Amino acid sequence: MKIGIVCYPTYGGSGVVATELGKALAKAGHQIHFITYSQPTRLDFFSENLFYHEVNVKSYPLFDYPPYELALASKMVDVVEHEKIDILHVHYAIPHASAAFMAKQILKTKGISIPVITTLHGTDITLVGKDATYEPVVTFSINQSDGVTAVSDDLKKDTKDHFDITNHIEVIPNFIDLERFKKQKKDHFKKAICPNDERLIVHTSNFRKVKRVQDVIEVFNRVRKVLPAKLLLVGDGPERYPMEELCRKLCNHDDVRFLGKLEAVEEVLSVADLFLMTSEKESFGLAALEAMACEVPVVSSNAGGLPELNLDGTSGFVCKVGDVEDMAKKAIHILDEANLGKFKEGALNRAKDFDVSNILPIYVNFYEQIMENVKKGESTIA
Ligand code: GMT
Repeated sequence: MKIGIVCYPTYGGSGVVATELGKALAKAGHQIHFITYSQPTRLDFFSENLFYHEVNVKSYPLFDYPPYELALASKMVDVVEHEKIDILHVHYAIPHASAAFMAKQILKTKGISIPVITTLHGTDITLVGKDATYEPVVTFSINQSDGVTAVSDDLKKDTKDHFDITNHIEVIPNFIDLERFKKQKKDHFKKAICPNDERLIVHTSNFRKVKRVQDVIEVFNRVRKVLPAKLLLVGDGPERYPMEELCRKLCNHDDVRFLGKLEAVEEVLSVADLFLMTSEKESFGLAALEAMACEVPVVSSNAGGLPELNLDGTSGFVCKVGDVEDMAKKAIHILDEANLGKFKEGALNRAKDFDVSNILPIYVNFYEQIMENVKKGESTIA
């Protein structure tokens, strides 16, 4: 198949999933055309099946807001027409699903029928999409997609609850490449961070308010009072500075380090004993899955799709959003020598359920089914 993938090229989960999906499809022999405004972060090597088409937005003094969506729709038309694309898969509804709708209509006037699949990732529904500023366009473009997927049951439910959706939504969970995300031997690294065999707790995120990083620090502070531990905070975003301030108030400086954005996050995860994900909203929790794949148990909140990923009592624990006392209690339980091995094993076993080899065929089947429906002129409206 020739597949056009539209996504955000940045570090965010939706861009990572889209890029990893494209890479896995390319490895399986499909030809993948990424359409986005800059080179996707994880697309930094050559493969004969991978192509990247840059969307250039022309500005003009009249435009306070350069019309990215129009440039994107035009680029989709161009790529579909000239590369003979079989199917377009857009990740994150805003503005990709509506741009795809426009491209589809333009292509129709040229006698080309292009099936469009929209994958909903989370904040495109739970935060941004629900806002009245975008809601009518999001509803319309979801209903006009030939196929719609959501990354968890919870996100599907949320979408159905908050938008007037007439289309079927297929749940296809996110996935992980266990060949890349696996525990590596990094003893020297562990020794440098934890010279006295302290337990190592890790959090990675984009440091937005929705991640409740303050809860990570509160939990760590409680754990630290009971046992020797260090905290590594990976990533960057608007909340980083306030969180540094909070750490100065609450924690010993030597115990907490902010590492900023890291390309090879699996190296840090390889030496971690526990991962904290305290989010207010989280449709799936890809960062937690990456941790589990590296044999790191997870204490998470119960937001969104997290309970579908993190099996309470097996791969870690699930606590109420904001309940830092319970999170700290559960973290201390996991970090106990008598329990840690069992939880590490539980985390890895759970991650195996989401190995790319299990999820890729689901996407391929879905593509084939949608292409078949469009060919027969059937809609997927439930
Ligand atoms: O987590 C973020 O804020 C980034 C966001 C994105 O759209 O890139 O992540 C969302 O999509 C990821 C991939 O499907 C999911 O793993 C994240 O749970 C989801 N984030 C939220 O729902 C807050």
